[in-house]
Parts: sequence; C-alpha cells; structure tokens
Amino acid sequence: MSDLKQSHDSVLLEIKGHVGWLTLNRPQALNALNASVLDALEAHVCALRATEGLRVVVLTGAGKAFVAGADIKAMADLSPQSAAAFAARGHRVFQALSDLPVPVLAAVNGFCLGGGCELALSCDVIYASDKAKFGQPEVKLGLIPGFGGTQRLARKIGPMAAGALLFSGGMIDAAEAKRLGLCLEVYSPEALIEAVTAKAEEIAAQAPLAVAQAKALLKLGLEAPLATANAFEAQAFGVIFDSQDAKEGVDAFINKRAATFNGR
Ligand code: DAK
Repeated sequence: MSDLKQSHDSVLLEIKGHVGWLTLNRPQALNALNASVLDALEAHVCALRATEGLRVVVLTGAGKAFVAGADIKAMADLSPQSAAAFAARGHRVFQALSDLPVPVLAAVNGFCLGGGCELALSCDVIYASDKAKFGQPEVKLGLIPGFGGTQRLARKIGPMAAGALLFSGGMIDAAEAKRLGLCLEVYSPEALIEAVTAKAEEIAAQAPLAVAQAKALLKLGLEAPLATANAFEAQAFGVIFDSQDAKEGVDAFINKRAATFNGR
C-alpha cells in the first residue's frame, strides 16, 4: 500500500503502509466536535472502509487535547430537534468508526472529555499519555452524554464506575483510567505515538482476515448470548481455517520460518 495524505481540515487522514492515521485537528478549540468535524470524520471513515490493504486505524488529537467534548459554543443555540439530530449524527459517525472491519486504536494525548470520551469508547483499544484526562462532564452543563456515553462507558468499565463518572461529571487522570479499564496502557507524552505505532504495526503484521474476524466476533459476543456467539465462532473458525493465510501461518510454524500474510 502506498502512503497517502488527505485533509478535510478539521480531521486529517494519513495512510502509512497498512495503518490509517486519523488526527482530530481543531487544536485552537481543543478538537471540540462540531458539525464540520463530524462531517470530516464520516468522510474519512468512509474512505478508510474502501481502502484496500488497510489493517489498522489509529485516532489521535492535534495539540494538547484528544477531544474536549462536543463543541459547547456550537451547541448553545440548537433547538431540541436540532440537538436530537446532532446526537443522532454523532451516533452514526461513531458507530461507523466502531464498525470498521479493522481494529481502531485511540491514542489519547490529552483531554478526553464528553463527546471525546465517547469517541474513544468507540475505538477497540484505548492507549493514553500520562497527560490525558478522562471524563463525562455533561451533568455540569445540565446535559447528558449525547453520543453513546451512557451506554458504551458502562459496557467498558462496568455500571458502577461508569455511574460514578456520569453522575459527578468529574475528571480522572490516565492512571485512574487505567485502573478502571478505561485505557489499556499509559505512556509519557513523548512516547505515546511511538508506542501506539508499534502496537498498530504488530497488529498489521498478523493475518488480516483472522484479525477482522476476531474483532467481529468480539463485538458480536458483547451483544449476543454466549451459546449463539460461540456458534458463530465455530462457524467462522471453519471459514478462516480454509484461508490461504491460515495455511501460510501453519506451514510457517511447522517449517520454522516467518509467515507472510496477504489477506486471502
Ligand atoms: N467546546 C467548545 N470550545 C471548547 C471546548 C468545548 N467542549 N473545550 C475547550 N474549548 C475552547 C475554549 O473555549 C478555548 O477557546 P478560546 O476561549 O481560546 O476561544 C479553547 O478551547 C482552549 O480551552 P481553555 O482555554 O479552556 O483550555 P484550558 O486548558 O484552560 O482548559 C478544559 C481545558 C478542557 C478543562 C476546558 O477547556 C474545559 O472545561 N472545556 C470544556 C469541557 C467540557 O465540558 N466538554 C463538553 C462535554 S459535554 C448532545 C451531543 C453531545 C453531547 C451532549 C449533548 N446533544 C446533541 C444534545 C456531548 C456533550 C459534551 O461533550
């Protein structure tokens, strides 16, 4: 895959090898989510879905924030109908990101609040810098989360810890987020991107069909009864077992050589 850069100004997309990098790019507003950010994100997610050879996506923020929430100034004058439409739009874009067939990693470089926390929660794995601050401060504004926070947070860290964050609107640091399972690893700000690049490349080196199937089954299993999800796993195992990459991986192991996967 060749390297490629695309810009919709408020969100940048760069393809580096098999990895798609999305960078929220409104640092002057701490990358707050307005309609144009959602539009740009949606356009890039759509482009990523159609990108051949894509194996991983990483989402991060420019400047000192990942995303400091929905754009409070832009939201101030919305009618209830427009507010509901804005929330539905965010849900659709976040779901499209979450539904990408490749793993999506969040590299949370700073403030990760409200809609920003909800955006990170739409990713498969969250890594953070030790400067990151997480929270759902909506109740401080007289609001509730509008992009899935009341649902995805509890699924990620359990209803009690989620409730503590949702009811207080308080911020927690990256160490506390890690303790609660809201991020997986914490790095120094200087080390974050290098570390997440290494994680992304590690994933990109694995058999793409198997990785995609593992993601799909993981997500299915969060919604479906265990017996149903296990039945899907057994079925998918048979399909993957017949792939060229499975033959290559097993042959490489037996012959003590490195496997080369081609996604077929
Ligand atoms: N929206 C708009 N502008 C923001 C912003 C935000 N969420 N966060 C920061 N900014 C802007 C600041 O206003 C400031 O702009 P200027 O004054 O320079 O023009 C600039 O970014 C730099 O911010 P600060 O000067 O405040 O930076 P500090 O380091 O001093 O403070 C901070 C950082 C993150 C603690 C502070 O900026 C802050 O408290 N930000 C707001 C955090 C927050 O409450 N976020 C919103 C969470 S609620 C819904 C849809 C979605 C949602 C709800 C409903 N419906 C459709 C109804 C979700 C809502 C949320 O996300």
